[in-house]
Amino acid sequence: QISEAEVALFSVSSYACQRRTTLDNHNSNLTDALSLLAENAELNNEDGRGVAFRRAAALMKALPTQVISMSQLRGLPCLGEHSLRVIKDVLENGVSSEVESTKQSKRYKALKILTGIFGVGAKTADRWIREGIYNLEQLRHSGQTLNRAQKSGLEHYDDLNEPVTKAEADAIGEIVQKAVDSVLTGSQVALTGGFRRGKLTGHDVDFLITHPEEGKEVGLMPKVVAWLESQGFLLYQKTTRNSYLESKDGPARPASNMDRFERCFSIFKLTKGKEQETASHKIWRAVRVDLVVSPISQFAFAVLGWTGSKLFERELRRWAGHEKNMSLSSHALFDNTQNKYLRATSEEEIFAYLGLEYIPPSERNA
Ligand code: DCP
Ligand code: MG
Repeated sequence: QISEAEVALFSVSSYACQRRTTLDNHNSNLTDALSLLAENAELNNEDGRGVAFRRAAALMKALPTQVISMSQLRGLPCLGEHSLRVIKDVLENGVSSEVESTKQSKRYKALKILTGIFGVGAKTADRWIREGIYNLEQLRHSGQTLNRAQKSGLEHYDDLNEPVTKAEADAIGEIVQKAVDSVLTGSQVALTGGFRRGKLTGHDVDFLITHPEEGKEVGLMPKVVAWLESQGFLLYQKTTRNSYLESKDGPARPASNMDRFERCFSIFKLTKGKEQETASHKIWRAVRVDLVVSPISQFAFAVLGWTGSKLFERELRRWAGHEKNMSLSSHALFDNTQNKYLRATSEEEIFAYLGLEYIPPSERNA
């Protein structure tokens, strides 16, 4: 037993964007449990519940030491009744009964398998489950019509569910840089997403492309894609146009948190190094790659918005709105009080406008 006096209390800010969250997590037993429940909620389109579990998990990730007793959690923000119950269960029994029963449930297993197909979201998976489809075998024999993305996703299922390594991300980065150099000299490529935060693996590779001269980036994406296609690097690609228009009256409220950059969702065909060749003798693997083109004037916002983590981004936007009366997106920062856009050429400047201490990418792993 630990006495009251021995209990180490933590003091933690309530917004994830005020905290430094590195990859070294002292409470993975707790964060794994909470993250699984968050994922399950998201797969069931229960967004509020999902965010609550994500916030609780993120808070536990930010603690400097391992939690061993419930009393240490007194006064901490972000921990609702449900999350506390899960934490208590794990601390007392080693596992959470709710997590265990979720993992075993037929519905959760099916949602995981089906949404593991690129191009399949929670809604589609739910519809299929209601039609009795629980796995890939049943899907293949169901006669369901799949769109182009889903067909590709199913075809490359195993590869796309295999984590991408940093070495693979770097190899793809070199190819993208070569593509960009071949179509417009002076263009810049930045690795964003989890790899920029220092993660060693990811589910995809995210790149942001720009050119130091404003306007030169227009029309870049189709050329880059055409070059990659001509060299045989693409197994699948779908490009969406830029639909962002800055208005004088401030940012129109976007329909979702999705930004409106010109974006290419792709599946790369990456030739493996000798060491990675497997028993199947397949000499290449499929990798999900996202390419985004940004004008230089929005680049700092785009880098910040695409570095993540998803929760860190959500919390930055919540902080901006609730605490600063500003609207932050991956395109711009609008001050609703002064009724004007705030320009920035670096992430540091954006944090400063928001009145936040600068948090480097490696500490945004909330
Ligand atoms: N992002 C976002 N909203 C979107 C799409 C992306 O906020 N609609 C941001 C946050 C993510 C980053 O872009 O961190 C990249 O998206 P990913 O889904 O690739 O997330 P990660 O790169 O962080 O994770 P992983 O390592 O699994 O790829
Ligand atoms: Mg990513």
